[in-house]
Parts: sequence; structure tokens; C-alpha cells
Amino acid sequence: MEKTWRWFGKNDNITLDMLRQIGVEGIVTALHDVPGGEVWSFEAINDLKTYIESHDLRWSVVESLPVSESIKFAGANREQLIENYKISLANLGKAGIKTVVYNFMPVIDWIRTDLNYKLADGTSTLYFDKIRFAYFDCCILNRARAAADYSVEEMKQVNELDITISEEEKAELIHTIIVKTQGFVNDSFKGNVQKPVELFNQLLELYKGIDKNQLRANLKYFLESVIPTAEQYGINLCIHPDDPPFPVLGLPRIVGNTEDIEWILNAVDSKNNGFTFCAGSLSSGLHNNVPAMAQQFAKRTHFVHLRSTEVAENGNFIEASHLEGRGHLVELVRIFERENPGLPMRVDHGKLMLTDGETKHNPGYSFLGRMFALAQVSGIMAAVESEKID
Ligand code: DNO
Repeated sequence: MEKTWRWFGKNDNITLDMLRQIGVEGIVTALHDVPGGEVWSFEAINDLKTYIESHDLRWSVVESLPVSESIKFAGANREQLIENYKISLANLGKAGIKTVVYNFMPVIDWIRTDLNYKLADGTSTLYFDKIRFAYFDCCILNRARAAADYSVEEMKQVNELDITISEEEKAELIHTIIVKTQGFVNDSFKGNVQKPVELFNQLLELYKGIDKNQLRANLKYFLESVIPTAEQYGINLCIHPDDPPFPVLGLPRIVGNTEDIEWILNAVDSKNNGFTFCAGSLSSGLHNNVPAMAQQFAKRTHFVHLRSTEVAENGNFIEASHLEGRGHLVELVRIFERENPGLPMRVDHGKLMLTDGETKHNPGYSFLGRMFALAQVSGIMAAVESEKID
């Protein structure tokens, strides 16, 4: 596999020179300054590509070329947005960048309720607490009929939390779920968000009446429009699974299990319509057998996120070590190296460790935690490579 690293552009505190020192071969990035829905010009793409190459690295993967909400809920300007998307894809293809990630999660990208969950060894990591999330849904967003989505026992715990939670904790929960986790990946929440809850509720309104079938139809429409361009320019588009891989906040989510992925890959049966195998997202759903999915979808996988989670019986989940947990990364590396060798992979979501807290970084993307994970995964790769020798 190719060792890649998510780098957030020239303003990232982690420099390309640092990445060369730790064995990174390829860069995963995006034009983070271009507002969502606008065209990525050939010049801007080529400038960044040249900058990366001047550090003896290559721009391996675009993560992400964002799909605007209007395309997801089929708003009035979807045609224009799809046209812009096709132009951006063509420009990427002309510049020689051939792997492009996107997701189709309505309103909210990845979800965590705690970005600094302390572990016994003194490090900290990302955490999803189902009751806190239900509290956000029922008592902060005050979503109509939200309670019906949770069990009686869960609602009992939500009501208990309502009595004990402080105003500071509430503000922190809102800031964590909406601002910190979304701010760097989700165009709806970029910049200085003044009233996050109001904005969030307005976005939820846009999906009134959109169920799973409708969202699937909107994804199919998008794919039928853009895959011919991807084919023409040799681009492998690869959808990222939903994180976590189940419906939330009354919104449909359509990339959470084997049947969903089969549906998407069959919707437009082209190699250019592919999958980002995010082992972390998939592993956080107890319904998913991650190695079995890797075996099934390896040939249509164009990019791999190696990370793992541990899931409690009540649905809470935590990032696991890259050597443990439901992701089974050793087995995944074996499968991908056998079925589709040489895929770009990046480690994902390192822990906060040592001096990580002293430098500014996006949640989950600290330097030392990811460097540690990359060293572990490099060891896995070397061991798997050695198994090939008779
Ligand atoms: C979070 C990431 C996601 C991912 C996008 C892909 O850390 O895994 O934000 O990049 O969903 O479009």
C-alpha cells in the first residue's frame, strides 16, 4: 500500500518536510480555501500539486471534493452545482490527480461527543457517547418526535443527564458536535458560526420528507451525471462511508452496511464509481464484519483509511489502537495487498499524546498520535509483505 497522510494545506502546522522524515509517500488534501460548490480551477490545483512535488511527495488523493447539500436534497440549483463538480473533476484529471473522495451524509459529517476522552495511560482520544448524543438531539436541538428514536432506558438516562448537566457542558457539547468536528470538513459550518444550533436546525429542515429511498435516488442522479466525466479523465471517485454507519437525527444515511455499498456500486456499474474503505467508520457499527466487507469490496476500493474502533454494548464507541479493535487492520492489509495491491492508505484519527496538546491541529489529526499509528501500520505492512515470501 502507498503510505499517505492527510495534510490540510500550506497553513497546516505539520509541514511536508516533516512528513518526508516519517516515511510518508503521498499526500491526501483538498483546496480547503475554495468555498463549497465552486469550481476548482486547473491553476489552483496545479499550484498546490507543484508545491507538493517540490517536496519530493505526490498528491495522491483528493479528500474531499465536497458534494453540496443542494445536490443531496435535490435543491433548485443542483444542476449548476453538478456542472461545477464535473468541471472540477475534469481539472483534477488534467492535472493528473486520479483518486477523489466524497461523502453523501446529509447535514452532518462525522460525529463525536468528546474529542478529548482521557485514557488510563495519560493519552486521550475521540469518543461517541450515545446518551450525550441523544441529549443533543432531544434537549438541545429539540427535534420533534426525537424521543421515538431512542429506547425507554435511553430516554431515562437522557432525562437524568438533563438534571445534572451544567450550562458549560451543554455549550461544550454543542461546540464539539457542530463546530469543532464539522468546522474543517463541512462547508455548512466553516468560518465563524454565530448560532450553531439555529443553523443546524435550518439545515435539518431541508431534509423534511427525504427518506432513504429518496436520498439513494439523489445519489444515483449525481453518480449518473458525474461518472461519465470521471471515466473520461480516468478518475476514481470513491464514496466515504457514513461515520457512524447508521441513521441519526431522523436523517437517512445510506452508506452504512454491505447492502448499502452493493447498492451504490450497482447503481452505476463502473470501476470509476468506487469506495473509500474507512475501516474506522465501518467498524463502529456492530452490524459490520469489517474483514468480510474488505474481501467483498476490495476490487472496487480505491483508497483505504486504516483505523479501528471498539464498540460497547450500548452503542458507545471509542477509537481503538491501530493494532486492536473491530477494524482488524492486520487482516485488512493482507486482504488489500492480495486483492488490490498498491492502494493508497492513510492512518486516521491518532490519539492525543505527549506534546500533541501544545500544537494547533484539527480534531483527530494531531502529529504524534498519527505518527505513532503510521509506525504501527508500517510494521503491519512489513509483516504482511514478509508473508508473501515462500
Ligand atoms: C473525518 C473524516 C471525514 C471524511 C469525509 C470524507 O475525520 O474521516 O470528514 O474526510 O467524510 O468526505
